[in-house]
Amino acid sequence: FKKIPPQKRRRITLKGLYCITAHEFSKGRSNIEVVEKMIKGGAKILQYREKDKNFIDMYEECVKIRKLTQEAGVTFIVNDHVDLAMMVNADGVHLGQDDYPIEKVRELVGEDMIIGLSTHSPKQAQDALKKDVDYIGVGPIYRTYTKKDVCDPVGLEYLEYVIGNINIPYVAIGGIKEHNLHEVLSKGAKCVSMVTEITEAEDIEGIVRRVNKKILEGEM
Ligand code: TZP
Ligand code: MG
Repeated sequence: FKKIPPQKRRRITLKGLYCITAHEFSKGRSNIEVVEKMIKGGAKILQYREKDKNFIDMYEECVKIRKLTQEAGVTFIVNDHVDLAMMVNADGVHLGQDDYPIEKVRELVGEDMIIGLSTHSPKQAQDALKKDVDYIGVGPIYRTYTKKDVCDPVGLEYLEYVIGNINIPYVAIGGIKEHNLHEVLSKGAKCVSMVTEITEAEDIEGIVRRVNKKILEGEM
């Protein structure tokens, strides 16, 4: 039995729009309604990110979202909660730099689950290569008001650094809107997340379809 080194095995490829829930920025609509619209718009990867709900409410929402994403063939990632990700049989879990030691998380979730890790500097990106993570978050590219404990914007330079030097799937995130998307795409980004631009949109299905197409086509 030969263990495959983490970076030789790919559990995921990332391209297009990476969707994330944010109930407090969803104009009163439920996470389930928002997710249904994202899926209708053609989302292929979706993260459940919820900072203010109790565990049972999150669990019940995630059970429903697991069913919806499974039926639609959408990759489902849970933010922060390794236990919740395991309970609902999510495809992956997304963690921050200060959440849990990745090697312990890998022991818990097993070999098949996707692990994503947020990074904010070249050093963190290099360190991620040594860990058993499947993709990294790259940001915040611009200033964002969505995340409370967020660090200062790292700018397009860090994204450029990752694209040029770090061989791992990535998603660009933080303050990205339809109006500045062209700047991110001009650096060669293949996978982009927009949180509030999507969750606050009146026509979620429409914006997901439009923006996903722009990213996939690298339109600038
Ligand atoms: N991680 C880095 S920035 C961010 C997260 C979850 C929030 C991004 O939200 P928005 O609304 O796209 O700026
Ligand atoms: Mg976290």
